[in-house]
Amino acid sequence: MKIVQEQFAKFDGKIVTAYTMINSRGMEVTTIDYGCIITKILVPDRDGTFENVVLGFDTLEEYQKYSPYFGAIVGRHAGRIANAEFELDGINYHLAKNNNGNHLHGGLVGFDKVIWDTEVIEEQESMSLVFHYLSKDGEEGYPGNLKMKVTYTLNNQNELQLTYEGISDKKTVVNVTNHSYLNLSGNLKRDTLNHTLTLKSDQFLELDEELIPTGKILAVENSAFDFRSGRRIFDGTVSNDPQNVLAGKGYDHPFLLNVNNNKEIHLFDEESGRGLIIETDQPAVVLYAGTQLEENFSIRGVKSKKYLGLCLETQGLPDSLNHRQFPSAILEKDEVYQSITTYKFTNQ
Ligand code: G6D
Repeated sequence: MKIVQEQFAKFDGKIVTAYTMINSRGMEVTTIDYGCIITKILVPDRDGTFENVVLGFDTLEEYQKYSPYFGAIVGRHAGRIANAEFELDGINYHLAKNNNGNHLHGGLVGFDKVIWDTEVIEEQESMSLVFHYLSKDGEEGYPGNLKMKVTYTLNNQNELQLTYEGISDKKTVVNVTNHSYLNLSGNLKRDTLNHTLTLKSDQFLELDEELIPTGKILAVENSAFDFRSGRRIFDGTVSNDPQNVLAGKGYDHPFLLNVNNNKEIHLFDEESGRGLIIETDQPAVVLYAGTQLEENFSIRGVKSKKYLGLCLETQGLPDSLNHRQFPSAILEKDEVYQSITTYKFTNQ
């Protein structure tokens, strides 16, 4: 196992550093300390060919100009918050309105757009990058000085563990996830429409026209949202279900997970033989099928387009602050926030 460090860019008078973790099987994970962005994950296909399986760039300028959160940590609060406001203990908090008058993914300068302090930890059978950031009281409108720690750990079983921890000196809200866009075909050879997704989920959240949860929880039965026995992403693009249509002919929905840490999310690409099992302690996963990917840029030579990558964002429920029947994203003063998600890559 080894970690290679190199200068990636300069930003705001600081150096942005890229860290590449390489395990004993040859899997590589490259991350930059700007936004804890995962820029590349190299894993083998069934023939042992190592190729990249995430959407990412090789320059900071491209991230700043084109990236819809490629590979980034998003927070303080991932997902949308209606009208960019919420109330805590009688105080109304007003956040940045960065998405159709609502708040999305932590605002104008969220966790994805700051440089995190980084430490490298190398152990016998694993290596970790530990990122630290202090989100100051009032940053993007959120209350409390929130000390955040994000840890990416790669082991020799081709497993990448993502751990998010936080503690605040005031009651606040936290709902953090990683926003990697996955494409198991390898170096974006194909889009994700023939990827098969299996989800242990009986229910998903209904969204309104602005992709805000209405508060209604829908059953997946007899719909293109039923991934319990495995389903191609393609099905959502040809479904006339109003929920698939409003998501841009696809998916952009939170799914409630029936179980945790028990192979609850499985993505598979038949043609390459690459698979990804995601396990989490979080109550939900947002399946975003990349329906809003613009076509005005290229990604390492491949023209961006709808469905080129999909996101499986394990997290709490979006807009839970305005739907108190949802699991809460509220973090009490001095309470420890912790969320752990593991990506297990396979090839068969
Ligand atoms: C779009 O609605 C989607 C979000 O779910 C996604 O996170 C974002 O693009 C990048 O706004």
